[in-house]
Amino acid sequence: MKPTDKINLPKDFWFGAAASAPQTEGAAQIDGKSPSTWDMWHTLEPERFDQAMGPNVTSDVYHHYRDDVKRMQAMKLNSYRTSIAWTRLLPDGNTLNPKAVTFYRDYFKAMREGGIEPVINLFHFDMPWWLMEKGGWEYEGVSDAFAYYAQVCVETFGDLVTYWTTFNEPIVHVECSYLYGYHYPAIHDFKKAIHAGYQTILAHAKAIQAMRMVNPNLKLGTILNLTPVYGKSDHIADRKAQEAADLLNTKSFLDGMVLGRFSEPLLDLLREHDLIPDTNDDDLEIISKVKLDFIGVNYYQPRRVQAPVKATYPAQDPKDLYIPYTWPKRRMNPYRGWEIYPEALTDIATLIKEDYHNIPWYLSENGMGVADEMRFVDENGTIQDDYRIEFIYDHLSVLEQAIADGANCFGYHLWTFVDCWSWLNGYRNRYGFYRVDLKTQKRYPKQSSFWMRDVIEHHQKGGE
Ligand code: BGP
Repeated sequence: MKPTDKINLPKDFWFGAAASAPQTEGAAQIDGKSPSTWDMWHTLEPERFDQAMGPNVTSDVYHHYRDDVKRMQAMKLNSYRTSIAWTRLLPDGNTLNPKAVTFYRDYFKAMREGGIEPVINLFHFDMPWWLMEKGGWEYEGVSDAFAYYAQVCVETFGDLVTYWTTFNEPIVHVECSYLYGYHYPAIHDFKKAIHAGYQTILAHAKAIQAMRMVNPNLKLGTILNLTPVYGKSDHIADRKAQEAADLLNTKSFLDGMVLGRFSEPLLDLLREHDLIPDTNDDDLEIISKVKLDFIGVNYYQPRRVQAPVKATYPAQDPKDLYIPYTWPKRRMNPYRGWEIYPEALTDIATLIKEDYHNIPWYLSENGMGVADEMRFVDENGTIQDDYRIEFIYDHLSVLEQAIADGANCFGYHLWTFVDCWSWLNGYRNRYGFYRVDLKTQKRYPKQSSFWMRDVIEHHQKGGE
């Protein structure tokens, strides 16, 4: 097993875990919550979900949060990210649900009292159904509705939560809804995807503005999946493919949400393919005023691309600009089908340092989903997840070096704390420090939770 006393990270480094409301809370149909698009889609088309499992039950954190927080304490975690369900807090978009206020206040208070910094995200792919019926990200009122929700969140919980983020991986709800068919409405329209991306960036800017007005002392940020793009070769066509993938997937949201502007190369690419969304000067002005205190970086796997062999012009789909490339030397997590490449964290750190003013950041999601983990259970009921320990160790080691080289990285959160529900894979791949038995909802620590606790203890002792 990997050593627990070899990793040395800065004082006050965040050790924690991440999750989201829709993937953990359950209680989807009680206490005044209105349906999210996921709840509704699952009711309408359960066959689209792995083993027809939807977000209605999950790991029932709604009823288990107090004990879960105690488990976090036992592991010595000092921070935890989850999200608020918009549909629970404001079931119709306007009216505050008192039961949701009680639940979240109690949950956040429990974290605070346990010495765990709550990091609260506002939107984790979970569009309210009432808003989706108006058009979702295509509806012109979506950014104002989101800003109102953000304002209510900090008015209601700002005394308990200092760290807030607007979106988790905003590109995902865009590409999965409008290009790849994985999220509702599962349509294919490149232009609508770009428009939805722009609306998301505008919603982020309006939310940040609204939250700052309520309380200028909060720490505000967003969470992006910064997947470095590696081209197959130095051939000009592959380099062009790599640049397009980087502009569309990485720079678009980084520039728009962190710097408050869009780069000329991105605008040129969109113009060339007739993809420029409708904008107006007032909105661009709001976007340009955004200032963030930090960002979260979700990183699981690199993006490797090559030039398409055959492409439609102008592009009707990202695959007209770049296609995936399978690197022959790759190391894989075969269960999720994702490459394991911790070295990319060095490139992420350099990108943030050089192009984004070295804004403070933390690794807000990283982890390894593995199927059939009960294969590895020992006589004490503990899953011996050495593969996860190795995965975490390898990523923490690269982070340690990046920090020594000047990266402004202040934390590491594993996805996830207790095994949780996945949008596409139900409970097939398990990610948690804790296993959950879905029949009883009982939680059992995995070996990685003990290992991580020892890493944190070593850190707390000053790291010698
Ligand atoms: C991230 C999402 C999480 C989570 C994780 C694991 O991109 O932010 O919500 O789901 O990926 O992915 P999956 O559940 O598809 O295995």
